[in-house]
Formats: sequence, structure tokens, C-alpha cells
Amino acid sequence: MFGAGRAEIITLPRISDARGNLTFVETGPRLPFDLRRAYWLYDVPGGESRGGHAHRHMEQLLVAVSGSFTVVLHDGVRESKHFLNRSYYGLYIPRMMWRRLEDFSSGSVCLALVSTVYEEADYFRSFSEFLAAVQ
Ligand code: T46
Repeated sequence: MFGAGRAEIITLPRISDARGNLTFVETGPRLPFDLRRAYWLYDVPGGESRGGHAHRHMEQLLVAVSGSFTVVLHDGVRESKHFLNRSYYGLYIPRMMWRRLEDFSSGSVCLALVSTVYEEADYFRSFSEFLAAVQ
């Protein structure tokens, strides 16, 4: 059940015909928040990682619209790893979840669909502060 504080991979609609594939997402049963912002990560050099923080309020859906990468999540107790390599899979990340993105393949693009506008005050950029707040 979305919104219960769990991260999960969701399968998005895929409309295929002779011209190729189309995938979409809209707020509703498949996406439990109103979209306020989108950003994307690209041209990530080999061996680099992104993230290394958590959010007080922000929820998001990450999609590998090209290539692949791994998302490592920590909920304050357990770590989980999620490999994204299809543009019809989205990883839903609830609030209060530490994330690190790594192993970007060459040419990969990570699209993030987000519930809040950008606000630096929403970030935990220290893991120990995050752990203290999440427990
Ligand atoms: C997340 C992971 C997956 C903005 O000005 N507006 C924005 O919307 C964003 C996302 C960032 N910025 C600025 C803040 C920093 O000065 O861009 C710079 C780089 O941001 P950051 O170091 O936070 O980038 P990542 O890739 O480590 O993290 C981002 C998101 O910030 C974060 O929410 O979950 O991607």
C-alpha cells in the first residue's frame, strides 16, 4: 500500500505499437502524490554516485528513462537495493528514506518526479542526523 512508508517498484503503463513505446504516469492509484517538480540526472561519469541524503517531506518516483543504475535505500533500520533498467518501471521513494544512486551505465538518464518544490531545508545531508530523526 502506497504511503505506508515503503519503497517499491511500480510497473507503469506501456503502450506499444509499430512506432515504438509510450509510458506515462499521472497522479492517481499508481502515484500517491501530486507532482510539483521534475528533474533529471544525466552525463553521470562512470564510478560516480549521486544522492547521499534523505528528505523530511519529499516523496518521489525515479525512472531510468535510459540505461540503468542502482538505488540504495536505508529506512533507518534496513538497507535495500533496487536496480532500475526499464523506462516502464518507477521506484517510489517515500519521505524519510536515505538514498544513494550508483552504478550508472554510460548514457543513462534518471528522471525524478517529485511531490515538492526544491527546498534545501527539506534535506538531511548527514546520515547520523537522519538516523536520530527517523528513530
Ligand atoms: C534526490 C536524488 C536522487 C536545485 O537547485 N533544484 C533541484 O530541483 C535539485 C534536485 C537540485 N538543485 C541543486 C542543489 C544542489 O546545489 O542542484 C545541486 C545538486 O543537487 P544534489 O547534490 O542534491 O543532487 P543529487 O543528484 O545528489 O540529488 C538529487 C536530489 O537533490 C535528491 O532529492 O533524491 O537526486
